[in-house]
Amino acid sequence: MSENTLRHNAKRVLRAQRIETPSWAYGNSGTRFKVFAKAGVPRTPEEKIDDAACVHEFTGVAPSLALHIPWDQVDDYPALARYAESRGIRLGAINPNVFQDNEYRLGSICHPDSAIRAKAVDHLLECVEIGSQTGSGVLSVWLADGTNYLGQDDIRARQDRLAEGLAKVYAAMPEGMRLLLEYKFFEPHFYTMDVPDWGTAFAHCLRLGERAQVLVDTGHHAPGTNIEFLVAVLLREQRLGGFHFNSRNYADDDLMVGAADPFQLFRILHEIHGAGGLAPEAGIEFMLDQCHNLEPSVPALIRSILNVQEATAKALLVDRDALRDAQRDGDVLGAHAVVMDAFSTDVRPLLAEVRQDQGLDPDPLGAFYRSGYQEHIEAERIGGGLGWGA
Ligand code: PSV
Ligand code: MN
Ligand code: MN
Repeated sequence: MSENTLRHNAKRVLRAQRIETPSWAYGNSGTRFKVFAKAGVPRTPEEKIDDAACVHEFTGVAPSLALHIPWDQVDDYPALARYAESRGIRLGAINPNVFQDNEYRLGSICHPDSAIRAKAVDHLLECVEIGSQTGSGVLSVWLADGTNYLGQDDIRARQDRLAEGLAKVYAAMPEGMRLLLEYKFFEPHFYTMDVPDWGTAFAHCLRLGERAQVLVDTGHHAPGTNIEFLVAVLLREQRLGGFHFNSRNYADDDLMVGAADPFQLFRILHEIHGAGGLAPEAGIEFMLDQCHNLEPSVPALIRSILNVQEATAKALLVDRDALRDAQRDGDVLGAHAVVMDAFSTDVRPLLAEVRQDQGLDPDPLGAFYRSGYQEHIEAERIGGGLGWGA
């Protein structure tokens, strides 16, 4: 394929790519040792929307904000959706919270006590209703359920309770809504997690139905896991619903996507592109799930979006005709070189052109710093709170 054709196609796909930011990334966050308060963090869901709108204004590709309930609880969700619209964005995935109440000590929908399970299911159903009111097509479920010790509970019984709870939620979803089931291999539980891996999530999704798909959070794998492989398998099964992008060095670090391992991000995007997953109609949700403990959130999220765009652009520049030929001929080094050539390309000028074509500043971070937005929120907002608290 000619370089011009590759670049032309890449620009078309990059113009259409959408990346969702999470409401909890805009507030303060930290570790169990300390949360360092940052200046100018949002005090209300509306101020989180303002910040998300700012990220979208400078990147042009982040027109939606994921909500976490009850952290973003309001009395009037349609009004919140209208507010988002007035700021040029929309409300995205609804993330229920069935892990912060005292009752959830032994789990939520997998809890041994049916009354606690019912409470958790009720909250998930409430989130389905909120999603209907906000026009969100995605219910994004992460469960903190698990056990710490051998014998603490019955693993299979917990799987049965999980299946039962999810089925109730799935049955209540309107036609246009999808349930994305996220897995995590450890934490907060350290012996078993009830949805520890993509295989378990996939098995539950298969039983639920076509609108149940797996959510891959890049930080939720054991070191050395070949994430692009499982991405390729899930894509082939049409059960890859979306991503929570972030970086990990050690555990669930939630650092900026593309910071720790931009090559891994490229490898994942190469598989997505290969399966046609970058087309908007493929319905793959590209979401960020990050915490900004030290750095200001708005520029960190802009930077993260640029990182995803750069990895995407490189994946789009892989000459797939040449790759197929080399693979067919058993040319191991030639095939590898085709992919590595794309990875080694400096795609920043290409992305600058894409932005200019869209009437955006070619340097989103520079434009953000020049805009005075950070100074404005730091002066205006006193007493902003935790990103992951109500
Ligand atoms: C906890 O590990 C977590 O980071 C999951 O990734 C969820 O997606 C997120 O919190 C929000 O609930
Ligand atoms: Mn996540
Ligand atoms: Mn996580």
